[in-house]
Amino acid sequence: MQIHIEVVIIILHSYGGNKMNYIEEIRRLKKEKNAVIFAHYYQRPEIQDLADYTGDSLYLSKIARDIDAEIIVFCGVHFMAESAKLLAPKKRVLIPREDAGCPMADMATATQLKRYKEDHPDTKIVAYVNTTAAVKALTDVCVTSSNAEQVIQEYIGEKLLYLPDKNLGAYLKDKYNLEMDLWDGFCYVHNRFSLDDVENLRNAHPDAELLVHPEMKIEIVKIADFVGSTKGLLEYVQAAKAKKFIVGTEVGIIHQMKKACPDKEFIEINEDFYCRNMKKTTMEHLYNSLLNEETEINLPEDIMVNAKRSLDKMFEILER
Ligand code: CIZ
Ligand code: SF4
Repeated sequence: MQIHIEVVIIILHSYGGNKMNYIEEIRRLKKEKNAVIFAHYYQRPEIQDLADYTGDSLYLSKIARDIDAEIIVFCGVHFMAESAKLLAPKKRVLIPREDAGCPMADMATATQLKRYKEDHPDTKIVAYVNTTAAVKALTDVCVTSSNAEQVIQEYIGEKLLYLPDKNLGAYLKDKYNLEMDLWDGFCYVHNRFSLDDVENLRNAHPDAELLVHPEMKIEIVKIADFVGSTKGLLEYVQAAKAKKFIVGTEVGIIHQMKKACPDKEFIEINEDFYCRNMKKTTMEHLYNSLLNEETEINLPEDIMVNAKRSLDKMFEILER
């Protein structure tokens, strides 16, 4: 019995020790290699806390562009690391889990989009940032959930295609009365919930405000008290008088909401409201990525040039 207890203690000790070492080792490697760590708001809480910068994809891409570092380790999904590479071509961008893709981004391929463009030569192509670099390279302008409304207003009156998210597209089309085709894509994480799911929760918490990401179904977006990107929702709860919120997006953002507003209450729509791909990256993966300098994002030159052109168009409109 005595031996068993000792074995358990040794195992627990080495587990705790390893966890501690990852943090220390990551910090040491970061300094040694002049590297910075980025984490999206949907990452695991411990990754968000260790990162040098935590935010949405637009914020992180802008930091990538401006920061003085040799290596960026991007804890997020593939298209986000690609965007960082597009905006910081001279820096090495690493993604700890190469298989952390975005199923919604993968719903639009370059081959499909080329075919659409052949059939619709007069249509302007508006790409949600959740697209691969190869798809971005075929588009006229990019938008993110935090700036889609501002950017799209530049295109009122034109023939448009919005891809890949049909929910965010439908929201824009409806609000600005656009002549816009919608790609048949969606986020499996946000699109899963029905109006009934949300209304039941609202009835159970009549004193809570309903906050919704525009990737949710349009009928849910329409009844929300506030619609916004992760960053938009975070800023909203900080400024709001209300004390209780139903949070209609991936649960990772609630970590930041609780940190920013410890006196407020945040209710998940469902405890399964999480993105499997975003949660793939663990401390161990982050450590290995930094140690072995993998997996590096590399893109063909023509894709770099053309995808960046579409992102730059977005920045040009925003900075006007
Ligand atoms: O652009 C991003 O970071 C995504 C995918 C979500 C959001 O609303 O911030
Ligand atoms: Fe893609 Fe949805 Fe996951 Fe965001 S939450 S990375 S849109 S699958």
